[in-house]
Amino acid sequence: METVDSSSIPAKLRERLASAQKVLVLTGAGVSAESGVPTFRGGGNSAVWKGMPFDLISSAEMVERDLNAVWEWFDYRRDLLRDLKPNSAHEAIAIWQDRFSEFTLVTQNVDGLHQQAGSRDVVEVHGSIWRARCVACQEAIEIPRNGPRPNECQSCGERVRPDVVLFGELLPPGAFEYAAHMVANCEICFVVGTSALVYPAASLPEIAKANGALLCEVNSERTPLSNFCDFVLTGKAGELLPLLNSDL
Ligand code: BJW
Repeated sequence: METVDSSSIPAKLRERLASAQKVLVLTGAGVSAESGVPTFRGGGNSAVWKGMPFDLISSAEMVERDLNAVWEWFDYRRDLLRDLKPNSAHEAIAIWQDRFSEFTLVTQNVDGLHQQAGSRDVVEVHGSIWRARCVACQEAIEIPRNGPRPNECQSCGERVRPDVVLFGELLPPGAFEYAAHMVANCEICFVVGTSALVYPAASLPEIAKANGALLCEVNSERTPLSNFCDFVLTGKAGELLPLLNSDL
């Protein structure tokens, strides 16, 4: 395992990247931190909402108990996100879309900033804050960026909830299976800005490694995954990822 800081990118990693065709990137909240989005476990503002820890307010139990409170929490988060812009980490990843013949971006983020930076076909394993979903028929409804969110399902009239994956809930049908298939077949797997604590997303790097991929973590701190990686790039994703494109 090679650990570096933002002053250098190992030549071996550059070489592997230069010849790679199949690359997968798994991102977490840290990739959006430099855009101003608070992380969950990084001590940011959103870790507690009105005295409730985020893993209680962002839980299946809370949707049952108090859907209005859950909406308040997500309304607050959408308000915060509305004017935020993608940063140089999102932009560097968007460039990779056309750099490799097979590129997959899997994100745990619900903020939509990868798409705003130009990434396509993003696998959103934890859903999107910009969608609501009917609690009965499951129909998804886009939430306008600058308008009111829907209160009820246009098809069946039932209540709607945020279309995000809360603790204790299953991931969107097929999303994890697709990500697991792609990660099992990639040559290099980058794990960017995630504490690698939340399953099943945290098992994707394990699948990559078990199938012979080179594993590279980009994070401002060490995580439980660090010792398992071939390369650990320690620093801000917005500073490190553009360095990987500097020879393009
Ligand atoms: C930077 C940076 C910079 C900062 N540059 N880096 C196996 C074992 C134990 C438990 C489980 C298990 N399998 C399942 C579970 C239960 C649970 C789970 O994993 N719990 C663990 C916490 C122990 N998982 C689930 O419940 C999942 N569902 C499931 O498994 O279904 C099956 C099931 C059903 C019924 C019963 C049991 C099982 C669903 C998980 C859904 C997670 N949802 C959330 C909320 C989404 C909605 C919302 O936005 O509120 O998703 S939780 C939250 O954590 C959010 C994130 O996507 C997710 C991951 O967080 P992430 O992205 O890693 O962020 P942080 O904040 O943790 O880390 C930021 C990192 O960035 C840090 O490392 C910083 O250092 C770094 N950083 N600045 C680079 N500039």
